[in-house]
Amino acid sequence: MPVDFSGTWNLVSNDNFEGYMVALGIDFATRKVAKMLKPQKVIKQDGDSFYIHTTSTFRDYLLEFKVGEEFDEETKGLDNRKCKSLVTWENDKLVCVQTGEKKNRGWTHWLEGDDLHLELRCENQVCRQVFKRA
Ligand code: ECB
Repeated sequence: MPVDFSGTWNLVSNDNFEGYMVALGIDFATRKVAKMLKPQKVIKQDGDSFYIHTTSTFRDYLLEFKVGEEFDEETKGLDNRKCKSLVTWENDKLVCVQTGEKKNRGWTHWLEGDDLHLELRCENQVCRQVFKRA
């Protein structure tokens, strides 16, 4: 059975989100609000087609892509940058490389037991998020 990330997921831990936001140049006031949030992810996966909607009381972010097909991403409501993004499988991990102004930018999703993990990378900062099924 191939891995299936589909479901509704609630954030339960968020390690070094502050460092990640600083690396993205997010201002102090926005960081102060953002780090209090407990975002939810709704993921719809159909094979290699993904819909990932991250929602919160402050801002939402929707990403749709197909694994293996590069696309233009604009991180609207986040750091508002444009990048070229490519998501690939590395075994059962979903790995995104976001090529643009910021070096070493990307993220990785994987399942571990009943938990959804997300590592967010920018420059020398790594944020580790864990989600549980709603
Ligand atoms: C959308 C909920 C978070 C809103 C935070 C608002 C302001 C902070 C500005 C920038 C911080 C950078 C990223 C926020 C962290 C998570 C949002 C989605 C990260 C992401 O790209 O997830 C991927 C993988 O699930 C799908 O887009």
